[in-house]
Amino acid sequence: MTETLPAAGGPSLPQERRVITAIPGPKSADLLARRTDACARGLGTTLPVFVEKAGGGVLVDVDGNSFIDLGAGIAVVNVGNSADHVVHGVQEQVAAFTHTCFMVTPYAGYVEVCEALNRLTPGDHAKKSALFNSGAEAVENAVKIARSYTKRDAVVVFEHGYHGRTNLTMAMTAKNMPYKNGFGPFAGEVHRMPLAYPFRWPTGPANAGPEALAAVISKIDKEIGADNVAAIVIEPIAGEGGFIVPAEGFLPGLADYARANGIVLVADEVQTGFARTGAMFACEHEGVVPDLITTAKGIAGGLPLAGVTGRAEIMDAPHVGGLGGTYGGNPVACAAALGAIRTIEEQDLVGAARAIGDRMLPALRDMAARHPVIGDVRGRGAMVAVELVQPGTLEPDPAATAAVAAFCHQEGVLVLTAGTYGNVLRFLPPLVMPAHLLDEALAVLDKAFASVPTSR
Ligand code: PLZ
Repeated sequence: MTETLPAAGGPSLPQERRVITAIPGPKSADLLARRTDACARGLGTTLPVFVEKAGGGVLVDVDGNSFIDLGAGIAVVNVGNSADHVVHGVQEQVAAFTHTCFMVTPYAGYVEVCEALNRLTPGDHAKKSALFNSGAEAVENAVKIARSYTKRDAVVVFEHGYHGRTNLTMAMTAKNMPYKNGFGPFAGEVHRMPLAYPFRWPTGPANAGPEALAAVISKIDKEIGADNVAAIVIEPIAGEGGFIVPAEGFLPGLADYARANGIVLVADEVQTGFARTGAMFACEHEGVVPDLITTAKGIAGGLPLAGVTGRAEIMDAPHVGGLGGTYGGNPVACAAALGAIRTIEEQDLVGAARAIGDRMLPALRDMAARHPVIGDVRGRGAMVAVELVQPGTLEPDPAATAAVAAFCHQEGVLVLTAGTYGNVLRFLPPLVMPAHLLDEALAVLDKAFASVPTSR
């Protein structure tokens, strides 16, 4: 972790926690009232302060409060907000041209991002890539490509999975509220399978890997038929579902099964990708080489960009003109991606993510020993979480989770929640987070756990 920061957010942005008004402060409160009038109700808010600037490990609001950022815009600004190379790349590109449509007249930036994706993703086979605008769009296209290649229909997904908010990806996402409720009917041929969730596996964590794998294989064989399955789509760590690291052996077992049955294995690395977990991609932790990999979020330092990368013969299955979209791989977003990737490599943000995990996980385990509301501490690298339960049970405690998050927000630390049961606090700091801010955020979190009455 860097104590002295690159010019993220402008070098002048002090790396400190500072709460100088009520949260939200008066200017944020005014904007919130306008937001309520102008913006649709369906858009949620985690922390109702309006941001003025951000960089390194902090977000500064319009009232001058400075928050330690443990969210990174949901795992997007891995390189920090307004990272130097991103800002300069974008400035140059936006002044040269803003859009042509890659399908009309191409430009080098798109090709360079594809080359980088082909180089950085796991596996040394021949690869190709295509670019899109959002994670959901990448997942949709991975399914299109897998179906085109296999000439099969069925898609296998998992409990606690999250893949987006479009119609197909809503069908693929597990959780009803808030993502799906009232928005059906959903796309067909999507089949949900058990996930090897160690903390909640009925016969204990040690059995989660082999038993879940056996259950998935049996269900696919009996309920769908392996020959009908185009793709198995899985997040190497379930993100929105609660930072669930599947039991060891589960992902490699799925990969073997997919290979043996001509099924395209798609790793959805939209949240886990680009150094977040202490590897460039989370599949690497168990040596899994997916056939296709979807990326977004961390790829472009905050600009909207997404990709599908994979085996050249699979990527080339769709006919000419079968893939595309007006904005996919927009030149400004591509310039940002090249800047973000350069930052990750130059600053060894893979190592930085590992260092963040090495600092956070022991501190959180120490808290778990003192605060019985913490049932589980898990994660990899800078993607870590705690799951809150009624002490001594597996009963989820979403109320305590919300209370701890609210305490942190009042104290100037932005934390996010997650989980099928709404009882997971998740931490996704920018990988350029200064160590002293991380320690300060952990101290606030400890105070939050101490202050929150548990349900027992
Ligand atoms: N796949 C694994 O994590 C996005 C969702 C935020 P988009 N996760 C954050 C929200 O509530 O909408 C995500 C993901 C994984 C796909 C997606 C979808 O990516 O860029 O939000 O479409």
